[in-house]
Amino acid sequence: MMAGALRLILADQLTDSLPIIQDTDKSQDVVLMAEVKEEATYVKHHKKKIAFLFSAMRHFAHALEDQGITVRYRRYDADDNQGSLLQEVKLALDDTGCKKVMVTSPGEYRLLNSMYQWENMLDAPVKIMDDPRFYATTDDFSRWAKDRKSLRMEFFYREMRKKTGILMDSGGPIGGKWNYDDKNRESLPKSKSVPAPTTFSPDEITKDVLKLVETTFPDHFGDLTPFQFAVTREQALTVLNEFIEQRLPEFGQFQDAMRNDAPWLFHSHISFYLNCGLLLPQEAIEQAEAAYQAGAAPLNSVEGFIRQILGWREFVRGFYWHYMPGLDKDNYFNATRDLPSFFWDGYTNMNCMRQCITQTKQNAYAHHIQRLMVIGNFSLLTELSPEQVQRWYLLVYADAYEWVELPNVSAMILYADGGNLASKPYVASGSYINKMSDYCKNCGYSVTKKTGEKACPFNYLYWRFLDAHKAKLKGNPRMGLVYKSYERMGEEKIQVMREDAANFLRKLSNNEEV
Ligand code: FAD
Ligand code: DLZ
Ligand code: SF4
Repeated sequence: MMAGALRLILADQLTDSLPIIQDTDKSQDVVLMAEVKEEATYVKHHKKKIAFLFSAMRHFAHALEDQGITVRYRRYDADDNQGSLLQEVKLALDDTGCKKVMVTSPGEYRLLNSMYQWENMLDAPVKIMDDPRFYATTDDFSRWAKDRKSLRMEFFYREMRKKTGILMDSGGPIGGKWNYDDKNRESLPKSKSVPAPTTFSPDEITKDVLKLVETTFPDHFGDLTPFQFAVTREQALTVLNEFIEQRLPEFGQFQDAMRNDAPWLFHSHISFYLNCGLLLPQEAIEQAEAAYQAGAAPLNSVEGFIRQILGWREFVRGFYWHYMPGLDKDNYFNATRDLPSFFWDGYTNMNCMRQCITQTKQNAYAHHIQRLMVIGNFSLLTELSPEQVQRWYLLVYADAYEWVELPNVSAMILYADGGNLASKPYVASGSYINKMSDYCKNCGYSVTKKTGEKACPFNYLYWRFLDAHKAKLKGNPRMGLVYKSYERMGEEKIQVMREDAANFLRKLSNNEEV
């Protein structure tokens, strides 16, 4: 029997940098890690996401044991698996004799809220510890947000640069500008070759997990194999190192580009590892800054990459806790349409959607501009139910936890909060997708056609959206130019768009092929 503390480590807390592990008294404490039904099925996570987390958990448990820490690891298929974290904690207290429970604050409101009740349900004190893996605490964010009319990432990011000294020079931004996005909007030339992503073959631990996932979660979304994620810290560091060497120099330039049959491009593919703890944000930022200092990567790439992590990632995390509960219920445009079935199987004539959804199904990954300007844009233009879109994004991506998924979905792509995060809705017609990709060349629809049977649906849906939500959007100064173009179109043209859009939306609601 161990009389010390029971230290619960969740699937997205796999780093021994956490105080909960650093403070372990190896002579009497027990670390508890549990694969449980409640967490694996509260949404039907992508098969690859479950396999990734279970395998990473098992590898991490062994790494802790190698350090001499006592680990109670609860496999999903153990006969007496209790099915929930609370029940696993209860059983562990009984079995080990530990007298108190410690846990690092989870990344989801749902789970934190339930943990607040644990003390009443367990005969032991429960200590919820801060998660120090972020540059800004949730209190830092709330202090920054207090009394501001609108919360814009760019201003938060500048504060973070000043606070941390990252990419700073004598009190100002290196290079004289805070943001180099004007250099970061190029499409990918046809001749440009893209480095292959870093992949790993499953070892015995992963192979065991793959068998478990295949038999236990057959009705979950997504392809389980090929499974090529990193599942240990060493492997995750290799992903980061290879990104810095091979793709960071061109990350900025091609950050917004999309290409047919090319899911990975010049992105880093580290969100899985940052979010579950195998990598720390500080490591990614330090390596990128060092590459700039060494002359190995240009400033537009390095600043662009660092902004994603020091800016967006920190900002959405603060935003989530600032606006929860509530953010999950926002619905500014009163959108109610059910998700069409092609969100699950990718069967649509719209090549851009087919590419992004099929790749999501295959890889549990899509890069940012696919999530934002293709699937997100479509979800907003067709007024899909925010609740259903949120659940979809939470379950399909292997890097998804509510703290990062919900602000991106509710506030960024759906503008469901009415503009606390975005100064205007991220909507675009087909011409944006055409400019940034070669999708339209391989599509059954014609991006240059505005109306008619073969016209790109994004075109009439875009104008129909502006038309339908004039009352809410026309006063927005950032929409002024768009509404001027809309007015120049004339009532007759607008009416044809309305009819084409109504026809498309009717088909969508009836789940007919589009
Ligand atoms: P890169 O393009 O290489 O960027 C580097 C890192 O920056 C990422 O690993 C990530 O940690 C961070 N980052 C970039 N953009 C954002 C952002 N908008 N918010 C937070 N972090 C960011 N990211 C998640 O980690 N989990 C999610 O569930 C998630 N859901 C999203 C949903 C929508 C609708 C949108 C538009 C974006 C979402 N993102 C999410 C942000 C972004 O798309 C992913 O972080 C990125 O695609 C991950 O791939 P990467 O590691 O190759 O990123
Ligand atoms: C996402 C997930 C899954 C699929 N399975 C588990 C699990 O079995 N055990 C666990 O501790 N955590 C799991 N998680 C992560 C949690 O659901 C939750 O999203 C995060 O811990 C919130 O920060
Ligand atoms: Fe997508 Fe329209 Fe281009 Fe087809 S034509 S790929 S639907 S943007």
